[in-house]
Amino acid sequence: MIVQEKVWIITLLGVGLVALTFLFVIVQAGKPPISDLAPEKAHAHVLQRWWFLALVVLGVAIAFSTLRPFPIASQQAQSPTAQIVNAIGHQWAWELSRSKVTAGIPVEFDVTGADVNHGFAIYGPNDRIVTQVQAMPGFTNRLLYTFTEPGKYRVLCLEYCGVAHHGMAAEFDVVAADDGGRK
Ligand SMILES: [Cu+2]
Repeated sequence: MIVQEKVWIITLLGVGLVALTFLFVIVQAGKPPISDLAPEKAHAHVLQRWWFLALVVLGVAIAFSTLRPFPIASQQAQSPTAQIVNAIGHQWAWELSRSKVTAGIPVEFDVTGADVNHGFAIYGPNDRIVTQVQAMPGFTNRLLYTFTEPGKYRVLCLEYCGVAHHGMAAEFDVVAADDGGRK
């Protein structure tokens, strides 16, 4: 297991522990012992508890269903695509191993930094950001993206990395699947 996975599991356990503590405190706060309550009040109390539990289950279900699929590609798994672009951030330029990729087929960007941290961000033909990942010295971050719109895409830096940070721009073309083989 790599260090990021260990950190991820430790983080989840820690957050889970904090959440459980909060739940415990909320459930216990100001609660008189049920034996002290009149029978109809005790009944209302039990009902409230069930409502609260139902809300917690609903919240977890909503979070789980809307956070799937997990947006970050597995960093260890076998590459699902032959379209691999090696991207290296330098002060102050991007080095890309390819200048053309095909739409409709997943593209894997293997992103790293040569000197300091950079932010690898891809902007579409309409100048809207489509995806991004951190470019870090000593790590290769794997970013998977399937382009749907052919056109000219730009890579810009999203993390201030020195005096010419604003000049860090590179371009690549996304071509339609039918002329991807010929060009
Ligand atoms: Cu930068």
